[in-house]
Amino acid sequence: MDGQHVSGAEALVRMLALHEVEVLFGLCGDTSLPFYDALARLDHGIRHVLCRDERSAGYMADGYARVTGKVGVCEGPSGGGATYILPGLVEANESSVPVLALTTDVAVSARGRYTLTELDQEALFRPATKWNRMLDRAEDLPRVVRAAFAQMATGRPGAAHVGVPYDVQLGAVGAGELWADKTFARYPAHRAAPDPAAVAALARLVAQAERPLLVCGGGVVIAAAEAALARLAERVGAPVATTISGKGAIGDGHPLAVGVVGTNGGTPPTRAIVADADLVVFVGCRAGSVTTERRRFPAPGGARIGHIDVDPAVIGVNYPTDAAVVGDARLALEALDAELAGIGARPGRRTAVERAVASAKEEKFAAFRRLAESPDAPIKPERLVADLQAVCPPDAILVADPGTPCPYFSAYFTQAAPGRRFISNRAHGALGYALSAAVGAQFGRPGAKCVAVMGDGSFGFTVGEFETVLRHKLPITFVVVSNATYGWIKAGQRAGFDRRYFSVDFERTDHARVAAAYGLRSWSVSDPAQLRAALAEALAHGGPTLVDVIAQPLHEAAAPVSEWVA
Ligand SMILES: Cc1ncc(C[n+]2csc(CCOP(=O)(O)OP(=O)(O)O)c2C)c(N)n1
Repeated sequence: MDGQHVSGAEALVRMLALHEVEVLFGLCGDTSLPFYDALARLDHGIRHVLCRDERSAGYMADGYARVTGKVGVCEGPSGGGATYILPGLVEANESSVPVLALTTDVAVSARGRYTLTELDQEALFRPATKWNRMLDRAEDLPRVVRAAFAQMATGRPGAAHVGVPYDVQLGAVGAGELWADKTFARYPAHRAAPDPAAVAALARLVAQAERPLLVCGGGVVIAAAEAALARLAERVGAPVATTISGKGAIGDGHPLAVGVVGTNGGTPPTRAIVADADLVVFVGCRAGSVTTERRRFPAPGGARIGHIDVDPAVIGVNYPTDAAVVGDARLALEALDAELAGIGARPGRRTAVERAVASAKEEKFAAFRRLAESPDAPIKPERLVADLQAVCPPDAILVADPGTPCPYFSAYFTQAAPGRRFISNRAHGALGYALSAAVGAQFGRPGAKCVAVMGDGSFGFTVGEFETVLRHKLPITFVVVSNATYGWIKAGQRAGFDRRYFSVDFERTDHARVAAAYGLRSWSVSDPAQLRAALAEALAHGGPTLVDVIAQPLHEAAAPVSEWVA
């Protein structure tokens, strides 16, 4: 290209660097050759992490974005690559995590000619993204990339897709078009303040309530509103419950922290606190089926409902709402706190509430401890949680797969300080998430210990990515809950279909040997007495490790899943 122009591929690399992208997760393909060549030739400071499956690239970008507060970026080629990258975008978009997927594509000039890998990629990504464009001309590229970042990082954060055909990568872009607003490299960019009148109305509701409760979703952590939340809860003397994605909104050591509520990770003592409230304020939370136990807790028509969310569309969907505040969670909580400061708190209430919260937690953890101390084999999930908690550094990042890991670790694994230290894919709960999300999290927080707790079903979905882990010498500890069954579904067959078990069991894999073949240090543990020492050794080892835990299957366990509790 001449001095005033660069190629579309070069422009793409420059635009990513201008948006402060540091890590790019992806997998090569024929239609991506110009893009890869630009990555090879230019001096850009972006680290490319080659994956073994585009699904993993999507989940890595998601894990990276969750722990850094930055946009996560993944890339894959046309056709098969584009279809494989989709799950990560769906999860990120529905979980309000900004992830950009770049796909390359057959040339615009080759469209409609039965060209190998041709697919309508714009249509493919439409329901999975907040913002989605296929480029037809190179000159549009800088503007489209800027728009993608602005869309992902503002309002309710979400996923974006930009498709870059082969000839667009070769086309010319004016060098003067290469600029970026770095504000959009991080989320939430441009926080939106709430309407003061709406804040005043919610404050009146809170002030009138006898037993207010805050139920916090992922929006609180996404908005970094943890300190504002704690101040408000303390002023009002309100217990704080969270969804699974909202874990970290408040430190578990806080005397007002109830823990996770809902069908998955909720327990009868914590549910009782929801049932008892006369006002439930959802904060950064969609009040969906899992959190509300399919709209039974709180019961519609029972408690009054307040709702704070950056997305006006979620308000009033599942509950008639008495007071709604639309805006950034941190600004809204700060405004509500300031408004309530004028009204005045109720003396004495906080102490009584803290006592009730402490006794609910004591009841919940007493039942847990009885099982966690059991010497029985196969190893109970409770024992695994307790032993991992005992040896895990407090600032570790824990990523939990669906199946046994999600309900058990969301219910019983505690983090003393607030902030994002727990990750689970709660939008779609697709198997095979934790390994890759932990890789992304490790790139995002290189100094932190990352632990991925996997189901053996999930292991089968994603095992190939251990090569990536080894290639990058990532010191992640993987823990596999080995029960030789799709246990979550088997537990559903037990609870709801009279134990007619059908097509849910599979052969046991020796996960430790598989991991060893990939070059990881590994342990296999079937004796409960040896579990803690094996976990401690694995965590202390400097490189990647895996502990295979021969575990009690979920359908025989006392899982904190309300549908299975008689
Ligand atoms: C991609 C995908 N397919 C199917 C499901 C449905 N599903 C939910 S949990 C589960 C079983 C999980 O099995 P495993 O990973 O072995 O963990 P376990 O429940 O046995 O602890 C299945 C199949 C899913 N969540 N994701």
